[in-house]
Amino acid sequence: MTLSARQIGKARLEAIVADITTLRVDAIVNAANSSLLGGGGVDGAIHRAAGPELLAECRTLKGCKTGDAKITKGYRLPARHVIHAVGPIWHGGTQNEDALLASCYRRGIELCQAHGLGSVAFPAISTGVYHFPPDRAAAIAVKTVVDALTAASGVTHVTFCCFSAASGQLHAAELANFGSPCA
Ligand code: AR6
Repeated sequence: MTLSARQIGKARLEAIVADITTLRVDAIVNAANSSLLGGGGVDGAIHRAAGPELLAECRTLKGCKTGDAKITKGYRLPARHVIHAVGPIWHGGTQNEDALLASCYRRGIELCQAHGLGSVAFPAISTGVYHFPPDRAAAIAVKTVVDALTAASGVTHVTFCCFSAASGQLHAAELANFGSPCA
């Protein structure tokens, strides 16, 4: 279900409520942990849908630092690639969590640009078992992507793929601060 779609320069940004594993885009972003060896939440769903080949490729990556991201193939997913981003665990906002979360979104867009990928879908990184406040996370997600797109002209479709209506509404409200509405 699409809640909001905005045109920002050459890019279309939208907030939807969906299961990210069903999206046919160039890349979906995973909310991973630093081992990159799977887990629960969206990470578990992505690994289940992609099949065991995804875990085999992830083993070769030797983990990932918080705030960074690494790319793999999508295997049995409709998406061609998975960008595994490691969000921060919320510790009350005193451990650089805002900057680390922003870095996940920025690195996601940078990896798309570097690999010639035009469409990407992000989940609400860190807002599940990592307990980042969802309103604060949505504001960081949308603002960081909007800013990063100015340096990534090849990325023309960005989806904020939320798992609940409440999360979708938060992202739609943030998107309303940028660009103009589109169909
Ligand atoms: N599609 C879209 N969004 C989803 C899906 C889905 N299929 N499933 C869950 N979400 P979480 P985190 C939403 O906990 O907080 C894992 O074990 C969910 O509702 O998946 O970054 C990793 O291995 C929430 O809004 O990720 C790490 O150890 C958002 O995705 C740890 O959890 C993120 O929730 C990462 O925690």
